[in-house]
Amino acid sequence: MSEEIKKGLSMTRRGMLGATATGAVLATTGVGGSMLGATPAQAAGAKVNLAPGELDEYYGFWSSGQTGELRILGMPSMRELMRVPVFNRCSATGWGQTNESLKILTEGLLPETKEFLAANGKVTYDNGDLHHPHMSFTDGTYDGRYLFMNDKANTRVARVRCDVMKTDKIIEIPNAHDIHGLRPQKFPRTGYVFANGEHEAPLVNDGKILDDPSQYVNIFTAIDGDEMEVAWQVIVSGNLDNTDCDYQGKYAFSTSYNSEMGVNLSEMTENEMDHVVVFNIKAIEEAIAAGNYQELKGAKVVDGRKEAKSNFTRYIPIPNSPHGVNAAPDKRHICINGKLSPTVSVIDVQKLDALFTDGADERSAIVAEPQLGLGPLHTAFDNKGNAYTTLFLDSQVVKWNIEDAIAAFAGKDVDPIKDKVDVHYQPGHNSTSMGETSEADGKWLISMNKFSKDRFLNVGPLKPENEQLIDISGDKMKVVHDGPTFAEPHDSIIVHRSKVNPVDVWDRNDPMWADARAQAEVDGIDLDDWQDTVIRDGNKVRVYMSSQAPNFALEQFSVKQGDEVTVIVTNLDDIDDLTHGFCMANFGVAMEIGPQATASVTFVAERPGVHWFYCQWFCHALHMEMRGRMFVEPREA
Ligand code: K7E
Ligand code: CUA
Repeated sequence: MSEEIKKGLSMTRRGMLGATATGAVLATTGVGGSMLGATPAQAAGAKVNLAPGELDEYYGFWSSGQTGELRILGMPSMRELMRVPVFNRCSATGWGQTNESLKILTEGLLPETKEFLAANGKVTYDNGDLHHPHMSFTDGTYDGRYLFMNDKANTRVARVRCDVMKTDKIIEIPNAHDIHGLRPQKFPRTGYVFANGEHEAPLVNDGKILDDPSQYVNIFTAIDGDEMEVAWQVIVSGNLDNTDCDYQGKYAFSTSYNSEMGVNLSEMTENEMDHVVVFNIKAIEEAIAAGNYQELKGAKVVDGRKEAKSNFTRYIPIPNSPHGVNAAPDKRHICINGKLSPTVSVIDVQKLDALFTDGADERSAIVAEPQLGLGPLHTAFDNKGNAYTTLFLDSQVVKWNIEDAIAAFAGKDVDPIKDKVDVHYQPGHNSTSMGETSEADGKWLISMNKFSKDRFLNVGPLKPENEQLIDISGDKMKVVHDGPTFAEPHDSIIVHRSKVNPVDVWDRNDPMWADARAQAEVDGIDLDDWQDTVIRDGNKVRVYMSSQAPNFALEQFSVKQGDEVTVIVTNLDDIDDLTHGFCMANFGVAMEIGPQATASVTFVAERPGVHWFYCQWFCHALHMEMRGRMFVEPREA
């Protein structure tokens, strides 16, 4: 036996199981795979490498942090399949430029935000910080209708339609500041989308109160996910970080790392204990129904602060600046990740009623608090009662058993920790296949690591993140793939493909271009027909044009310098994957038009001359020839 193997065997369990290098040595020196804890199921790791043309078993829906978009990956191959622009601008699709996307990006903004943006020469924000994408639920599992996600940068919540994988609603949340944690209600359905305002500010933030943190508050928001409107809000004590809810439809939970309401690092981290807020959904709904709320910027707001002594909230003390909150698929346990504490605190939802009705001590709801390692941030689950927690500071994922942790908390001599694996490096979120639903299947885990350092070819000072795929089907975790990604996926969900059924071709009557359809009706245009019409309406010109590979219906059209030109393109092709584009060269105008879709864009023709428009999505052997001219007649002197 080599020195290395001896060293490996004498290492702590953490060191041995974690060190992949040791594993490799053992494997290459012919020590049985059984020593590594490999089970036949783990040979399933081979599934990672799909043959060309083979489809993945899961969709991965990925956030992108400060990039502001949603990404769709195939899992377990980790191939990036699509990017869905949400809070960002997209050169390829025209998101943030087409009239259809601008409507979505502007209609949900608060009036004061519109004013503020206008003063800066904008109609909407150009950036976003998308942390948490989560699918709508029915009866505790994904239902394939929508994905919801937050924008921490500009206090917004967006919805993506899963039939077409496009954003269809974005709302700005009033009264709150900087939406971070977001989760859809699991039961009976979504229902509510819960959203945390992370940063403290005066409740009416109009400048009258500035450097007086004693008057700052944080706001928890329940959004009606069907209407995409704020249903109600709760003022809380402390700040709000992440959120999740139970499988009974009774309670939601938000962590607070700044129960101190500090405004600098030393103040925020002063207390050993912070808390998780438990929201009593029924009590809040009853108050709203009875009219016991204040209306603030159109939202119904109740006071759930400690001093209000309401039945809306309870504050369970948690060590220490807790971060992630995750409901286990056993429908009973909620894991609160300790961040500065090496512990995860486990709440039993069956013990929560007593907090509200019997005045039970808040800590009585805690049934386990295992010591797992340094920097626990987020926890995911399998279908065998195990939890998988990221340890940011240890750069590890720890697998532990919930029932064993409960037994240990009750005084039994059991070690809940089953395995640890090194990840590279500093993991934030993790997620398991179907793991945030009652249908967790215990196959795959993704560790979303904030640093890749030396894992890939050097691309300069800015490095990709590293997302590692871990096979969790056996007793021991096994890292099977490194996946570099651009800034900065925080969170992801892994959804079985049976839950998601997007269409191939748009419905011509889709509401996405309802405004264009209404305008066409006014203009006497039938968008379902081959159209080649230019409508002049004062200095407004509307150009209706269809496209069918490899032609635009209009070879040319004329406008006058200074005209406000709207080009409305309908793609009459109805074949899978036959997307056209419309790019007006040197006008900064470009957009995507999917099969059977209509899209429109408006610009001012302040450039006299001959200008070519062309199709910028490759569609045909004669794609290069798919172009036409816009003549801009110069203004008469
Ligand atoms: Cu942990 Cu924004 Cu979900 Cu990032 S948050 S890691
Ligand atoms: Cu149409 Cu390229």
